[in-house]
Amino acid sequence: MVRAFRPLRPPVDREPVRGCRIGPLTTLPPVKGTLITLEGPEGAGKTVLARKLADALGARGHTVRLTREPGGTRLGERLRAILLERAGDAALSIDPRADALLFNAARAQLVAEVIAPALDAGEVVLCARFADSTLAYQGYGAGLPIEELRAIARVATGGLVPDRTILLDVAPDVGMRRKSPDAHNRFESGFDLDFHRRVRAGFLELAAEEPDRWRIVDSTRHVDPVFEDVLAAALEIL
Ligand code: ATM
Repeated sequence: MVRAFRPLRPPVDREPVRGCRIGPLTTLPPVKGTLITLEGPEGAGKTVLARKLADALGARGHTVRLTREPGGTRLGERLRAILLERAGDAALSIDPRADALLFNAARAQLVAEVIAPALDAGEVVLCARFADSTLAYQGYGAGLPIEELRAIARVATGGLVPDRTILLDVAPDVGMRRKSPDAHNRFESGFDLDFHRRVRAGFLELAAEEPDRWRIVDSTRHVDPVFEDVLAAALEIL
């Protein structure tokens, strides 16, 4: 069940404090490489397709760094264990705002430790999920204000935006059927189908807002034609 969300208070309109700069938190890391993210609802095949894409780009001579969210660092993997716990009596209760901050804490560490250095070295970074997942799940799904989530993500990533985001689109009921019930995490077992429908609609809206960055791939098909489209979407910008 998702509870209705009480909006945060609007920001107070006041002059910025002189001499107080946000500084490095919103400074873009130097970018020589290319960041490609894969997004989509559960059961869309992100893990398999990210691996196949990494292999295909590697075979074309690119140096590829494959990673995922939440995770990819020691801190991120520990946070993943908390965030993706199975629902149940003993499971932690996590408020959507706490979710948003914890996913972004894992993201900040991943950018600092893995993504920014790899981009700086000119590598192609493939990341399964990134900041758009927070907008889709905690924003469109759980009802937190999108602009506030964007602001948190800017702090976490230093303003880093993917060069290409590939949305593996699949209806939530189809995606959910692809996963064994034993493998269901907190989001799959603890949130209803309407939540996942809002998440999918959110991804589609985000993609429509930035058509140059996003490519939508119909992931209900067999993995081979899906992969062809994913590879084409990546090669377009490499
Ligand atoms: P997978 O890595 O298996 O896709 O699971 C990650 C889950 O975390 C996914 N749940 N489902 N279904 C989506 C959720 N998630 C968020 O809610 N916000 C985020 O910012 C990220 C990165 C993931």
